[in-house]
Amino acid sequence: MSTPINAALVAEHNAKAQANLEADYAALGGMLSRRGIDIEKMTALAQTFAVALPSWGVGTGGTRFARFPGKGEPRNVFEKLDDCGVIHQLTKATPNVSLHFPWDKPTDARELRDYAANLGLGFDSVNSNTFQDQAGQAHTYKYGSLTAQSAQARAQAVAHNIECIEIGKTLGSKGLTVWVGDGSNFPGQANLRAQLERYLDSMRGIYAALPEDWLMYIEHKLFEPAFYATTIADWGTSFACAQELGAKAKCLVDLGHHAPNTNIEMIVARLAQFGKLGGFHFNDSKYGDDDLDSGSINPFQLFLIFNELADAAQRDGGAFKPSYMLDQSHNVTDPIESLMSSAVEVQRAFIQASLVDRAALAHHQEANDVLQAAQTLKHAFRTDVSPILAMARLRSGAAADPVACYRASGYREQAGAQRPPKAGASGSGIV
Ligand code: PSV
Ligand code: MN
Repeated sequence: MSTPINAALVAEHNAKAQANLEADYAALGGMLSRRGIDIEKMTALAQTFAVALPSWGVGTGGTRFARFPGKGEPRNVFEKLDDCGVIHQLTKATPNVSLHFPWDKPTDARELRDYAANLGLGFDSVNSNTFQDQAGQAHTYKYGSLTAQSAQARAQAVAHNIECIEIGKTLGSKGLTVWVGDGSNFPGQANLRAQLERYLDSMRGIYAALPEDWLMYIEHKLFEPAFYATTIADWGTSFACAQELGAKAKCLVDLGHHAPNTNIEMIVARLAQFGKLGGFHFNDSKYGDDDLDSGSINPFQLFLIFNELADAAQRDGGAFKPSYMLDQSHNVTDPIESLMSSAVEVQRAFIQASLVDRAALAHHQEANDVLQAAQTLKHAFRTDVSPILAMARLRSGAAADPVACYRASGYREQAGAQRPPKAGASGSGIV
């Protein structure tokens, strides 16, 4: 197995961090033990945590208006995997990558699988793309893909999804995520009911091609690019479609795909209750975006989501296994640093939620002691679990401080020298 960052450099970085970390860890361990929590159990739990990386997240994203390419951006799927390898090496929290086709379409899927394995990476669910026309495609998606009026455009979109499944099988993926931007921009442009009927009809064709041990994740999004009505705009529509399609169809919650102030943790609780919570695309947002780093705007919301996940795991046991993935891409930071930070923030919320005293919470709820119930959650949320996360990384062979270690490695500068930008790469962006 190859490590993109020199292993000796990581070891040296960790050796320097060790004494301070051990002191912080001992102090936190003492504090948690007074609350009846064994820090060692929490560290072991943190070591099991995994969130998948979006292949498109290692590029510099853009907005509808422009994109500002970063130094040493990956120019192909192999370079994207190299960057994902760095993130996993330094965090040991991101063992899988989610590919997006045709952006990442391999000429030889076996070669790609082996290349990833050599970096210690596997593959999460694959993503189809029928939200933009691809070079040489016969039928346009300008007026929709899985929901298009044109039967040929719909058939083409179904065939593309089935091709994604085929590539994913060779890669070792176990799921297909379907997000379509289909909808309408004007009242009257589309018959709202007929559009959803066409969607379901197309999705049945894709569902029929799913292997037995695969899941299909239906990702909803409130708006954009459709600005009047999006076909799969909310979790209710997503849930209804997942019910219609069958047991292998589940709902995927992208945190940025809701109206501002939506109670996302309640959506999580509802979907979990009815066995349809498939997974997440983690990111953060302030207004109508879906691309900011996880936990950068509203870490309490992330905690509350994990609180629901911890509750569901306790109720449903091992059967409850939603998939976790990051989905972010923006302009102003080094994407490797942002993805490492996001992975750590999601892991942080997972551990903070594991600190919640569930028996006490249930007791306060039964007694209608509202203040104490709220304080029980806040107590866990306010606990700085950084030493647990750093110790988990140290024990897993990752970096005590991933961003500091990455900066010291000079990886970005080397990538800048080895990957001269593609001509025309500063054009209009995708998000
Ligand atoms: C759409 O905004 C989305 O969240 C979907 O997951 C896409 O596959 C991804 O972003 C990349 O455009
Ligand atoms: Mn998404």
